[in-house]
Order: sequence, then structure tokens, then C-alpha cells
Amino acid sequence: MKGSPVLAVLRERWGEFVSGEELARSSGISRSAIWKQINQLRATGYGIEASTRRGYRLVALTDRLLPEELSWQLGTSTIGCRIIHFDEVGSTNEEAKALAAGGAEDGTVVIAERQTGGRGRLGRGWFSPPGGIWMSIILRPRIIPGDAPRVMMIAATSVVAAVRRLGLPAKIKWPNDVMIAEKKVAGILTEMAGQPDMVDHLVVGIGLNANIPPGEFPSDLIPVATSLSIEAGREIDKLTLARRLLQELDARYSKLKEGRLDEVLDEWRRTCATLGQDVRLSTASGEIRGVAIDVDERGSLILKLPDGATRSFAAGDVTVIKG
Ligand code: BT5
Repeated sequence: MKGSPVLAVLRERWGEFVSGEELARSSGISRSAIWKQINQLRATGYGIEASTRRGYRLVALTDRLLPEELSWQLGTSTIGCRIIHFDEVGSTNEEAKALAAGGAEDGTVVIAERQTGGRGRLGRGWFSPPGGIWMSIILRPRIIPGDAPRVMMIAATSVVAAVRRLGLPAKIKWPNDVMIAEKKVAGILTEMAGQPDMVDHLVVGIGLNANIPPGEFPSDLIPVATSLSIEAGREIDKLTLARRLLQELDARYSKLKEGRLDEVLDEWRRTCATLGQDVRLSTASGEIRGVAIDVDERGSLILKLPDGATRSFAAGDVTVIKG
């Protein structure tokens, strides 16, 4: 229900009854059309009470991540300038890539209630049932391809910031995982298109396990994955969280465009649980052990190897070695 004038009026008067006559007058539609719109809004998931004497009253918003809801008081400069919603889709990254190839503008968001073919890195799958936040953002920063990992860094710190506002202790695991107490609560998949000397666009896919009950994870994910509702012990207001995530990302994307890279890197370092740890890094060319001492401007992980040498790695999967 994009731009429903009836919804706009009911929302303004949240919790109050508004008579059919007044609703027709303020929304500019006929009284006979009001009932139809109310029914459509209800079918969309809004809770609307009707009383023959007093009119209509909005009592519950939908928890679907509808563009109209997400845009409500969003206040971002770029991210979410356009929002495209699916109840079900194969992969939001695939949809976003197609839109980007067709010229979709910087900050366009594709969001879904569930994905049937959610993807991780290296062809891995991403479990995406209803209850999570599955979104992809099209970005068109003026950067060279080598600097693209910076975009992943702002995505990770934005997720952490949004999750921490719920009071949960989220941290980054290099390069792209957001963890709560050693379990993965969100993953990020960045895909890029462009020329060797200039990025045309990036698609940043963020998968955040918001309201996923423990029994719903497949058995292989139970030991490694968690959700915000599991960690908080309550349902999360998914819409507010998704809106915050867009706002956090917008703020950091502005920093990146203004060249405030130091701030981006500092925040990343402060929120990363991998730094300072003895780790095993598995890469396409094998496994290597070392102490994760830093991350550089390109997002590469710098390891101090057992022989004292330092080496940086652009990609891989880290496992922290305990004790
Ligand atoms: C990632 O890959 O972590 C990137 C995930 C990106 C997902 C988003 S959702 C919106 C957008 N559309 C897409 O199709 N994708 C993006 P990677 O680091 O390769 O981790 C993948 C691994 O995480 C899998 O092999 C599983 O072990 C685990 N995994 C799968 N689903 C999970 C989930 N929902 N929560 C936690 N872990 C999961």
C-alpha cells in the first residue's frame, strides 16, 4: 500500500478514532472508497479497528518491511532514496544487481521478507526464513575497485551500531560477520561491477537474523548461528531496526564519500573481535596461523606469523584459536 492517504491520516492520529466522514475529507477520497482501502490495509497487515459510531482507528502497524513504513521519518540523504520490497524473492542481491545494471540510483534498497535462494560468499547458501532482514543496497561511490572493502567495513559497523542500540553486544568477525557471543547473527555479501580503474556500482547484501526462533535454524547452523530474538529473549521491532540500519549506513556512507576514512577504520577496529587474537586463517591457497594485529585501509587482515613476519590477507575465513 504505497502512499495510502487513508493510512497517512490514521497514522497522524495514531490510537484515536477518525470518523469516516473526516477520513474521506482529509484523505481526499470518497466515503465509499474508504472501506475498500481499509480492507486493503488490513490485508497488508495493519491492525485497524472499525466502530460504526466512531469510525476507524489504527492500532497496529504491519511488521512487514514495506517501503512506506521504512521511509517513515527515515531522514537519510542517500540510503533508501528508493526502496523495493518483496514478500519472497530468490536473492535480494540478484534483484539489486539487475536494477543496478539498469541504472538504479545510488542508495536504492531491495528488501525481502524471505529469500528462497539467499547467498553467502563463495557460492555458500544463506538461510533466509521470514522474520529476518534480508536487504541489498546499491551504492555508487567514486572509488577504485581496490577500495571496495571499505564499503563492506561501513556495512559491518552499521549493523553493529544498529544491533547495539537494542542493548546487545554485537562485534565484527573479520571480514564480514557480525557476531553475538561467538555466534553469527548477520553476514554481508558485497558484489562489485565496474572497470579496473573505477567502480560503477556495488551491491551490499546484508542478512540479519532478527526474529528467528531457535527451533527454526537447520541443524548445521544451530552451533554457529543465532538471532536477535534469541539473544534478547524477546521479539525485535524489525521495522525500527531496519530503519535504523539504513540510517546508520547513510551516516557512514557520507563519511566515506567525504574521505573521513580514519573515522571509518577506527570504528571498525574498535568493534572487531578478531584483532589481538591468535587465529587460523583459511584461504584459497591454504591455512595459515598467526596473531591478527590490524586491518589496513583496504580492509585486509594483517597477521603476525610465528616467525615474526607480518603479512596481509584480503580474503579468507578466520577461526580464533582458544587458550
Ligand atoms: C555471508 O557469507 O555471511 C554473507 C551473507 C549475506 C546474506 C545477504 S541476505 C541479503 C543478500 N541477498 C543474498 O542472497 N545474500 C545477501 P559467508 O561468510 O560465506 O557465510 C555463509 C555461511 O554462513 C554459510 O555457509 C553458513 O554456514 C552460515 N549461514 C547461512 N545462513 C545463515 C544465517 N541465516 N545465519 C547465520 N549463519 C548462516
